[in-house]
Amino acid sequence: MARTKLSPSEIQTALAELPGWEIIDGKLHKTFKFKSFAQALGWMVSAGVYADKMDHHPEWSNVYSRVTVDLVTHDLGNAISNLDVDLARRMNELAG
Ligand code: H2B
Repeated sequence: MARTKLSPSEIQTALAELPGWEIIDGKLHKTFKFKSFAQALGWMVSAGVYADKMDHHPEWSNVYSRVTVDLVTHDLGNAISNLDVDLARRMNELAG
C-alpha cells in the first residue's frame, strides 16, 4: 500500500475525525481502555492482524486492560502518513 507523508494541516483534518487521538512527540497517540485484560488482548489481536495485512505496525504496550498506542511511519523517517490515519481509524472501529 502506498504511504504518503501528511502535512500538518492534513494531520489536523484527520484528527478531527479520530476521537481520542492526539499528537504526542510527533506520533499519533491514544490510550485505549477496556473492561478486562481479555478484552484488551482480543482487541490487540484484531488490530494486529489488520496492521500486519497492511504491513504497517503499531508501537504499543499493554498493561492489564489498557493499551497505549503510538503510530508513525518508520520508512518515512517517523513521519505521520495516510497509513497511520487508516490504522488509527480501524483501531477506533474495532474498539467499538
Ligand atoms: N510499520 C510502520 N509503522 N512503519 C513502517 O515504515 C513500516 C512498518 N514499514 N511495518 C514496513 C513494516 C516495512 O519495514 C516492510 C519491509 O514493508
